[in-house]
Amino acid sequence: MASLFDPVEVGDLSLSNRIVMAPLTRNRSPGAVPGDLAVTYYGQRASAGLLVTEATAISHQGQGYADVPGLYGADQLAGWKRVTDAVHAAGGKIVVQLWHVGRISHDTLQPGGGKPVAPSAIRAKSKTFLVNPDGSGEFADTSEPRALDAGEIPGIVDDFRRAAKAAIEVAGFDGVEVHGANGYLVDQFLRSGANQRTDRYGGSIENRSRFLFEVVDAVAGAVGAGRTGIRLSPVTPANDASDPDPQPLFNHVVAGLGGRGLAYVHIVEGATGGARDFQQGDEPFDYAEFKAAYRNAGGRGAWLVNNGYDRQLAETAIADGYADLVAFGKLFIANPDLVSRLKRNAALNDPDKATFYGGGAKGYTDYPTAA
Ligand code: 8OZ
Repeated sequence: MASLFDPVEVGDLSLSNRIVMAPLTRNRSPGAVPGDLAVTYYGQRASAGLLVTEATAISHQGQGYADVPGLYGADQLAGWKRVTDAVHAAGGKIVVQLWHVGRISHDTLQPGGGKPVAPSAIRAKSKTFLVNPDGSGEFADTSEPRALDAGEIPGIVDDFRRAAKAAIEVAGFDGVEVHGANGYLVDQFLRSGANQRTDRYGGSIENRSRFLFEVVDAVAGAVGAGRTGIRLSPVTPANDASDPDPQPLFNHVVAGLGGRGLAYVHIVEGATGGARDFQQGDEPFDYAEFKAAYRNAGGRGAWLVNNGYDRQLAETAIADGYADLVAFGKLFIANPDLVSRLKRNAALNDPDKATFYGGGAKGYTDYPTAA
């Protein structure tokens, strides 16, 4: 029977255990450049089988929050190279999460102060996080977006491709994860609440999935499918994401991914950071059926699950054969040595919500390891 602590092959990557650090936005990269604190923070957590970085913008247009990192400038890539070197020196593996926020942005964060872009010109009832000139942080309403012209879409797909290639070749990452979750651009195309297009990117499930497959094919084509994963969140309401009928939509998505040879599929079960049994539409989402749609379509990638897992739930998911990998978020914020603590069933530090977003070392690199 497999355990959380067993090594596993995931696409082209050999992982020392099945414990993954979830992507976690921390807003500590001024100028979009990860600095010394990020080097320390990721290095401290390198005993995870795999680290997934915080969401990282593929382009200036893909930015939606203050002080989140990017992959579109030489200084940003150089900052990340220091992070990947530290993780590798400590024996870990790290992939970067490729992010375009779409409509979850603010005019002041966009190139030339323009409107954020989205499938349709529908404003999200959501907030973004801005940092004032005096350094204080502030949540602000997301700005009204403009609808992308179909002719602009290949350029965004190319931004994903370019960022993925630079992530591997320049920044030294072991792989990349397409952020297809939590109400950002890829998810905005998927779900009808944000996508009211009447062209080949809107309407039917096939059309709404088109952008996702174009992005996945561009990224996997650039770095190899065995170094590419994707994150999906079929029912989360995060960032005003909504769709009345998620099951057929997401079954179609994973069935399409089945033949593409990806390293892993990463699923947020329920409401991101909230209730695991959250549902949209009339029926509870059937995760077993969803996974079967992937396997039946030939999908051989690792099935990575996330959201509210504790040691027991994670061990059971692995032992039952439901999951191949489990990602922990808040527990990794507070416990740099989470793997060894879980292994020994040691007590865990509690995460401090007040220091999740923005700030310095406090609540970032100063959580103690267990004796
Ligand atoms: C929390 C705050 C800001 C962004 C996500 C990238 O939900 C995020 C995010 C989370 O995927």
